[in-house]
Amino acid sequence: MPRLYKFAVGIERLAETGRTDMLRVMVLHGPNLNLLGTREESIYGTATLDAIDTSLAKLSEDLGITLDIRQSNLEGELVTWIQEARSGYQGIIINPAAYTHTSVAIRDALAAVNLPTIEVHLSNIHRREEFRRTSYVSGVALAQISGFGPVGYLLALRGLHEHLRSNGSKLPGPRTRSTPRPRTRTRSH
Ligand code: CA2
Repeated sequence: MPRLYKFAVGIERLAETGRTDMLRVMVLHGPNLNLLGTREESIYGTATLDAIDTSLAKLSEDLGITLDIRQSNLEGELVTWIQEARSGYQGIIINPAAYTHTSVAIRDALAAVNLPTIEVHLSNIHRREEFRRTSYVSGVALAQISGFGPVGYLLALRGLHEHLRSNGSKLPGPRTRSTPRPRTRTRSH
């Protein structure tokens, strides 16, 4: 069974705040990432996928974002989910894992949905074997974050949030920050 769950600020909080303009981001983890923290710790670290998802969920609350986090070992399933993101999602964060280096289907799906997409890799794929240096996804992604371990996912979420805010999406700012006053600049001659 694929891992499929949603982290949302919650209907209750939505009702409390009256915010209906929530940003929705789909987070996709590719094959074998469900094994994180159990093997190959020297390359991928000791954090489990659950731990990564929990830290993403915490940050998403601060940013006022609804996350939909899914993991699959199947290429076609990832393609179907990317297509699903066409309705109701403003962006995608994806670690395509081994499909990064092989999947024209995932690249085509990302190009078709045309949503800002951040490609994340735990390891620095450019410092590893030659075959990992090619990404089919990076050419259709807004950005690639590679080599920061689990923090890379948090950087991706922050970066995507900033991108969407500065590109005209009507999004709420972080919950902790009050609306900034317009800045005036005085120039002395
Ligand atoms: O560095 C990354 O995040 C990768 O996307 C991870 C993929 C790899 O094929 C890419 O080249 C780079 C592998 C994910 C498999 O993760 C495992 C975790 C624990 C044990 C075995 C595999």
